[in-house]
Amino acid sequence: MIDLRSDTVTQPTEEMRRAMAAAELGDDVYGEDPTVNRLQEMVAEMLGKEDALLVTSGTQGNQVSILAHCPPGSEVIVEEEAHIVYYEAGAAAALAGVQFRTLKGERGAPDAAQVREAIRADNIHFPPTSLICLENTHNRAGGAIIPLEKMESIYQVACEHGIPVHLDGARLFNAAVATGIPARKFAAFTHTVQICLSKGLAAPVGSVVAGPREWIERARRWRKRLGGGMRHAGIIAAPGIVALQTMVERLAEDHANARFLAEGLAAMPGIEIDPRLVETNIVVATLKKMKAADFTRALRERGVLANPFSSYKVRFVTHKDVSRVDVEKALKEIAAVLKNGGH
Ligand code: TLP
Repeated sequence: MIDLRSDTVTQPTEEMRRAMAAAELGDDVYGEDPTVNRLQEMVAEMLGKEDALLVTSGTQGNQVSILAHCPPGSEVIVEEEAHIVYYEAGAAAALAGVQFRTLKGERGAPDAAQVREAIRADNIHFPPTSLICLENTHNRAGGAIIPLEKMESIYQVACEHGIPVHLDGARLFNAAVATGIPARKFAAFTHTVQICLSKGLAAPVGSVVAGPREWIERARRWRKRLGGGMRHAGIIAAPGIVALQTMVERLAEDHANARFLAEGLAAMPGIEIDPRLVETNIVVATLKKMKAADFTRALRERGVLANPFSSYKVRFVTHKDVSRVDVEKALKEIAAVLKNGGH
């Protein structure tokens, strides 16, 4: 199978498996796991933040962040197709008791003027704005990079109003590698950041949130409440360290493969994509005649996996377990499915 459903399907490397076996461990609920502490220090340093905290998943990272920032009944400004809105099972409403003020973004992000307009005035009728969330790269916008200048201008508006900015940086290193701008420069225009170790970086599990020391302590308490105090979590942190040391620069290969895939698709009848808009490792294409669910079913029978993204949209994600040759093969199978119209 050529698995283009997500970069979450990546298998850990041999080096990661060895690091897991050899990891020095302790009980992290006592703060005594040296490997977890090392990973947290490493991420804090990479993102230019005071402290960091290992969490179970990207979703848990975003949710402890919302919980640590926002009182119940307050409002979070967020782009309408953000992962936090779309794919986190309603957690922010169910757990933090916040409501979303969703804004329509351009390639995944609203502009600073929209954000300024959406911040609530101090009025007894209104829910107070407690957080602004951004996502870089933006999943549903096809791995789009929010430009640094846009992040800076939103951050300035946020600071003027004393509102924190949280970045869902599940794929922040993809943005960094694609632009050549270090992750810490993007992170400088945020108060808190969540990064995933288990997407393109290929660690088996885990995410890290980073931010001010006092805020991390609050996030730690929320993580505990959510059942995320993981004891000898160095087993998870060890491959995470290897991921950050060995898997960041190679993301460029995934980006080149995604662009190659998009160019191949653009040449086919029956599917639409502008390859120039493919900036990182996610390719979202629109089917002209087939429904996405029928297309992905037919493609699966030919040994290629992709995810339907809406009725007529399909998403392909490149990653380290998909080679250029695999992408070439996938293109052939896609062409055959489009030609047969699924039959
Ligand atoms: N995204 C997954 C699915 O949940 C859609 C994927 O296959 O892309 N933020 C962003 C931007 C994400 O794309 C994801 C995962 C998460 C957060 C959540 O991470 P996990 O899956 O570790 O909870």
